[in-house]
Amino acid sequence: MQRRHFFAGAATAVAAASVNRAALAALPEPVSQASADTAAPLAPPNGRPYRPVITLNGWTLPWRMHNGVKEFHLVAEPVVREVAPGFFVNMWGYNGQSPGPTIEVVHGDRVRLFVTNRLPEHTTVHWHGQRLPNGMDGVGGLTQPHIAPGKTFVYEFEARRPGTFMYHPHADEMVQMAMGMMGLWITHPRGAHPLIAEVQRDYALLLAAYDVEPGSKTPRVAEMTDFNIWTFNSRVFPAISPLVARQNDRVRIRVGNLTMTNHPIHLHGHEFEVTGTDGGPTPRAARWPEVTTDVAVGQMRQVEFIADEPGDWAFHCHKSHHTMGAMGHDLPTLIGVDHRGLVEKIQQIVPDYMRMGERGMADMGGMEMPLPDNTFPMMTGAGPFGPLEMGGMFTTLKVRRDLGANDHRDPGWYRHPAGTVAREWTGAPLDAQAPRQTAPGTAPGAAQVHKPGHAGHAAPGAPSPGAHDGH
Ligand SMILES: [Cu+2]
Repeated sequence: MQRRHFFAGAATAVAAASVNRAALAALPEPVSQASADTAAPLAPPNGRPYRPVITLNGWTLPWRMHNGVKEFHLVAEPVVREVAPGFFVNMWGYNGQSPGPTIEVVHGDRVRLFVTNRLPEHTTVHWHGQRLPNGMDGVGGLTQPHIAPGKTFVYEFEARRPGTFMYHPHADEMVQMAMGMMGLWITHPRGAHPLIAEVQRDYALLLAAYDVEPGSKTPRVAEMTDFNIWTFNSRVFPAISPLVARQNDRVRIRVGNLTMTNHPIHLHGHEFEVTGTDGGPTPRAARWPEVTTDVAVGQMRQVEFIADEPGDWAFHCHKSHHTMGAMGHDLPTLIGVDHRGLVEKIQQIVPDYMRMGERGMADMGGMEMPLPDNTFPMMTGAGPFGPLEMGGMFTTLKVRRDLGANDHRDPGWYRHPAGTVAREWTGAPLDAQAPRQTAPGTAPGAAQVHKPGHAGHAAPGAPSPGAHDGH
């Protein structure tokens, strides 16, 4: 009797979730991605048509149609992400990569997602931003039991509104997000939509941050705020693909933030409008032009513009340390400190001592210094005019006149028309007109103070005003 009741209850629960038993008989074959290159857009082979997105250094998960339902199979598993060439990080992700594959569906699609857990601990998947039955929301303990290692769960709901969404676990979140469990979800509009423009280029990227000690391979999961690897789709410049557009294309860029801080995302050379959030398309009256949009923690922002200015335009987070790689940041600021005669003395005590930061940190961009194994340089990336001194949340928008409509390949560096590049002034020098009065960072008449107990802060050689005339 008890047993019969148990089964009856179980059957009711399954029916309530409208998951057809026959559909569960055979799991869709999971598809895995070994490469961290940008995959070609996945043109929908069946179902309602749409223009696919490009996930920079990512890919879109194929599906199968089963009685009119789009079936996807996500496998949560440990992966190794090549964050930069030769810099490998042990992460947790989905189907071979972190971030996991982008899921693309169309407004009104019925979607069934199988989630298999190959992690060493339980997980769930929360479909960030979706309207769905409460029991499909993926909050472990609250709306469903956790998915134990080795188990497969099935989620099913209708894509009820178009927009840019994400997915991530709602189980042991601090660890699972710090290890890279995340992905993008795009719901395309069904045909023409009054608030969603047709675009020629549609890019998607997810902001993720990691704390990987130089020389190690696994992120420190106990970190709360002090991350040192800042990434677009878990890649750092110059390992991230460029955004490519043909001149006068309308371009959409979707940016999701699953880091633990906000990121002011900034585009050079063009102004854009925020046309959507993870709440859907923004009303037209709520749009205004800007060149930087802040993407707060847990948010998605969709920006759109006409790429009408040819060139290689920077696209980056405006927090300057987020465009850098792993760095020791307990450094004193030494700008303006004269090290003459000091380096040799320090090297008698610390043989590896290197003078750094005396003229700012730009010297680092062109410097080749030995790094611990499995570390990428703090400032890297070379452009046609020299080192770019960028290494994190940075890439380029490459606008070209002559590009194929669906050509997303890197066209190389921009060839500037003659006379359109900033150049050295060759007229009369400024020094002749207005000689420098002080060394940089030295207030005129400031007292020369040597603070005791500041052994690491080499101050004895601080220059007197006017004495610092370069080296
Ligand atoms: Cu940032």
